[in-house]
Amino acid sequence: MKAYEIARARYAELGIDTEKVLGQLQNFHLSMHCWQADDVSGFESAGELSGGIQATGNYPGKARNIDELRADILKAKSLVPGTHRLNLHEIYGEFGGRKVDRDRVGVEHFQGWMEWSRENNTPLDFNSTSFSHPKSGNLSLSNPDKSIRDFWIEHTKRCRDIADAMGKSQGDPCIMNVWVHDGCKDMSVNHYMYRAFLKDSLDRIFAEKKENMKDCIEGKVFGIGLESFTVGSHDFYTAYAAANGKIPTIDTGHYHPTESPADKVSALLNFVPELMLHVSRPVRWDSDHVTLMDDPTLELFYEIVRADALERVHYGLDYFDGAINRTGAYVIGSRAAQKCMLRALLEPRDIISRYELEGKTCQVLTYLEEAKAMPWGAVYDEFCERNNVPVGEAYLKEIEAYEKEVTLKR
Ligand code: RNT
Ligand code: ZN
Repeated sequence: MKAYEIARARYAELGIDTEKVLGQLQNFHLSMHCWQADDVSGFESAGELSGGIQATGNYPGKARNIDELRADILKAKSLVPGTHRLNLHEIYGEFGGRKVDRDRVGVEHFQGWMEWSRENNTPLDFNSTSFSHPKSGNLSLSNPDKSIRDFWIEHTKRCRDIADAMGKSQGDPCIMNVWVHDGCKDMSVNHYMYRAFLKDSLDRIFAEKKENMKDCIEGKVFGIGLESFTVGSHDFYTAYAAANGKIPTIDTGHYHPTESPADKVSALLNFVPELMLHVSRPVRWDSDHVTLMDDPTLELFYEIVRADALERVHYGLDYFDGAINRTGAYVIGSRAAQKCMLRALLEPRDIISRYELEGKTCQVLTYLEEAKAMPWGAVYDEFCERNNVPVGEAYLKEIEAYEKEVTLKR
């Protein structure tokens, strides 16, 4: 008998229909970030990555232009079961070799991406880009200099127009994330002022309603070189999102080391309509290592499923390790996120919940513990098989071949 059939019977004993779960997993779409392919360089200039984030490592073969980036992403997608979205940053526009400053970007620079998206059945999400630019320094949307603030307001408004055009073209809302690195390296007595500026800038940016896109806002604890103060802290954006019906972005690398991103799900969803995720793997800090099926990531997906919030969450990935094979990084991280979702969908929640409400902790722990060793792996293998992608580590051969034939020749 096939391993899947055994797994199916075993889960059925717990009242779980693996066929239904496979259907749910088919409808689970990741938003794969474009920036793992080139260590967040983009196509604007050869400028250094700045703005509180850092990609480390010098693994050969990174994508140097739009064609290479698209090829790498399609290769990665071909090894991930299911259909997925692509999350673009503004610096990945098609600028045709011209210098297009951030306050001049327009829908025309993303027309090619929209065609690509249609051809490859890959809906797009979007991000404004305020890092890696001479005008952003330590402060962009919260800069006391009005001309700099206005520059970034203009940029972000234009990005919303682009996101709206993408959403319209794909017949499905484009999720646009705003993350700005604004902060202070050292002591400052003007925290209130910076935050008032950021609030005002966001109000201006969001003033116009858009039908085909949704706004999300991403806070964090600190950035490299901006250790002492972060204007867009979690409290700031949580309050802003709740007051304005915006979507908070939970980046799993953006919390204090012992704080649980998973615990935000049920708290926030009582006040905000939806959530955006940036699934990452922080090693001691917001290091953006490749996502794995580790405990914090599992817990995050369990919490989403337990809250019955599958449809209220957008599943972005956000990591950029320059020290490993980048195509492989996409495949490992995407499949890991899917496995977390699968395991969450296979949890015998009804049984556990009943015991919990009866106060039977021993029974609760028994089922939670035993669920860990249930044959979920056979269900994932079946999912891969039905989607015609390699099962288990078999994808590695394809990544190695692609490296040999394509990326190492760059
Ligand atoms: C930075 C944020 C942000 C970026 C991307 C490139 O700390 O996580 O989301 O990683 O926008
Ligand atoms: Zn992020």
